[in-house]
Amino acid sequence: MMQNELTPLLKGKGRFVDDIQLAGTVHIAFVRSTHAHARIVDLKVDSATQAPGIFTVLTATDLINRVNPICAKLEATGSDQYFSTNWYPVARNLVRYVGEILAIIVASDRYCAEDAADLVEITYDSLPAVIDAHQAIEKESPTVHSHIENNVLFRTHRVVSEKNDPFDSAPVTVSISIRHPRVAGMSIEGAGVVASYDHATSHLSVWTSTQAPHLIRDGLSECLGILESNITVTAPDVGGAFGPKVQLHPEEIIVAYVATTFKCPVKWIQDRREHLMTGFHARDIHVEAHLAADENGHILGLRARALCNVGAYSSFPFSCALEPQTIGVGLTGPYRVPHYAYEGLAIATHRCPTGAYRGVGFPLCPLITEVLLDRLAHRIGQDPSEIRRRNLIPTSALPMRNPAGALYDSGDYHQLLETALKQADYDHIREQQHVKSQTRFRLGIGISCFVELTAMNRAVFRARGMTSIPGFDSALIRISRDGSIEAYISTPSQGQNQKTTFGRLLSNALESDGDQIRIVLGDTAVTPYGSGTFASRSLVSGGGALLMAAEKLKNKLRRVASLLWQVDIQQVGFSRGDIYLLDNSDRRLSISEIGEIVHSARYEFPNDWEPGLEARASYDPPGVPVSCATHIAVVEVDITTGNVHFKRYIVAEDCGPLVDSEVVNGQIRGSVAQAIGSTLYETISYSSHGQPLNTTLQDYLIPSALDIPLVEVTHLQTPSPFSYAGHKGVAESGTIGGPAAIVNAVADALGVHAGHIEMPL
Ligand code: SMO
Repeated sequence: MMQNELTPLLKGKGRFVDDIQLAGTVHIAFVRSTHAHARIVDLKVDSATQAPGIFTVLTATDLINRVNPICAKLEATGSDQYFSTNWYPVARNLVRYVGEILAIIVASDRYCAEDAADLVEITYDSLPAVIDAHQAIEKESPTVHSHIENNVLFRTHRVVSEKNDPFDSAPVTVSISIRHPRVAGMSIEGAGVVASYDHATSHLSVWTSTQAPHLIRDGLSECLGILESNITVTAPDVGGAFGPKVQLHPEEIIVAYVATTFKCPVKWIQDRREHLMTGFHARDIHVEAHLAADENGHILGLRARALCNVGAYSSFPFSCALEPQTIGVGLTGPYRVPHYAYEGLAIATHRCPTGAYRGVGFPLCPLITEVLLDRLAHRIGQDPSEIRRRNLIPTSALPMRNPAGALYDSGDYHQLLETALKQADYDHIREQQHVKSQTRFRLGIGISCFVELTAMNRAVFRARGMTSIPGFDSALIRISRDGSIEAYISTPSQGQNQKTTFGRLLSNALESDGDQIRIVLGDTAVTPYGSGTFASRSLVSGGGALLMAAEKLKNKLRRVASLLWQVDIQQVGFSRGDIYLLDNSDRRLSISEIGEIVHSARYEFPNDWEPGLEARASYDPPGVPVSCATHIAVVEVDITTGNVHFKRYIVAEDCGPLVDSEVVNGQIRGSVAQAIGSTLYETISYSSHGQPLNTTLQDYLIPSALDIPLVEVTHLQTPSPFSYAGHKGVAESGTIGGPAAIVNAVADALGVHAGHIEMPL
């Protein structure tokens, strides 16, 4: 049977970081700051050190000259400005957010370690904290880093205009202010690390719950001063990730460092409280935006300013430019926008540092355009569906660049809108809405048309200045003596069924039934170098590398046959996993026969023939494949309780040719569920002093299965010219398009056209 990634997981046989039980493992608990901003006056570890089961207690002093800080690079281009931060894994003298690490307890088990952590005595000199991004940029505000004025870590600004600024003269302008909450990734499995150091060979082995093993190895090498060749990073089974697990965690550095000083393996598993308090947060964005249009609803201009509250430090590998840059690139969505002005800021505050989370910045794009378009429709008395028809980019205009320079490759935005409207029976719902408008349950429809820029390549990361990220991915395929096939790919899985998808891709390429294929992911010791899994990239970049390597391997197989049959390689064909002679299809060899031939000494080959049956390839997608979709949410709002009930949720989407529609639908449904969470329920709250207020799942509300409707998905399949086999990414689709559809549906139900939207609703 073909390898299915989910089979062991569904049987409870997955092997996650915490399942790695190495003999003699010691365990770590962290002493974390209880203040958002304070000087450390005194830190006493004596009683903790003497507690039962404690091997050692380490503080910042012990790490001096041994552990370098996390310093996220950004080679800001043009007028962009960036100030990097030095983020020491253990804080020195000054703490900048609640949860920042102050001491490391190493013990025989986690229980002893946690108990001893309570015995560390810390005297703080509390300093005023700044929590709000708007306050942080005021002159009199406390600074998070003394060298960074007004707490502006990153600023980007661009104005792209076909003619003059239309805002002074436009017949209609509408404005909106939207606050998107700070949210957590909330993977079922949190972060976690096991590290072991072989003192005989000076080799460090790290198992970590990550999306990007090679980038984590790059980061560990830099922070620990250990050659990359002396570090192996392995991502075992990973129980969900959604972005936070791309970032290099201070805990990863610390666990690895402690392992180098110990003769036994070291383990730390993030608990839910740590995940909510100190795991990487995301979003926390306030946008103000204005739309100028003519009397017929044609967009003349879009102007926006985004303030991203990125917390106390800039994180590796993307840096804190991630959110403000991403919003700026995608803001105009699938619409024609003749005048575009954008300013994006990353503001440091005394909150937990932020990182990637499914959709990164892009969710704000439809939130802005779709809410503004609904306001515009209301103002000029047009139907929300019609206003979109008037502004969507026609297929005939593709490929074209959006004002931020992103190239839209292919797709049919109009057809997606019409498909979704038809599926929803839109006109009928509008009629029902009139009939029911006076009851307690108010019916609302929200539309969201959007694009998803996927699988960013080397050129994109270079243009963005994020030079720590290679942008390409790699694959190595090996055929063994018995004809079985192993493929190693640099984009690991976090439960999204990538092994199954890659297996299918490779079996299609080799036209074999796939039984002999084994896919191996997420281990720097065996997989070639690559970016890893994020930004909806793995099928396009990892899959592209796999297909490229498969092509090379097929040529090697053909070459072997041509040598055996003493014919020109052009005479050898490849079909259904067999290699055959074009002139005489009775002459054929199976992959396993060639496996045996190549790996034995029985046959004579010319000297210039390279033995073995391996092929490797690295693939940098030639452009950014752009998925597109229309979402329609149909909700009923109970005006006495405020409860939002989904009656329908419709998705018409186009991510190019589908390898496995169930996997794609799973990605869309899962991401819509997360959109429902961040739109209706989730928010990480802080007190005005910087105390996190909800660090358990009792008070951080996420949707349950009962809150998630059946998501009805239809597909168009327009290939992208920018990927090896036309594929486009899709993994972030729901979190990008969902919030706008839901916000619009609720506003439509209530008949409210507010100028400010505060999420979660
Ligand atoms: S936020 Mo995703 O893992 O790029």
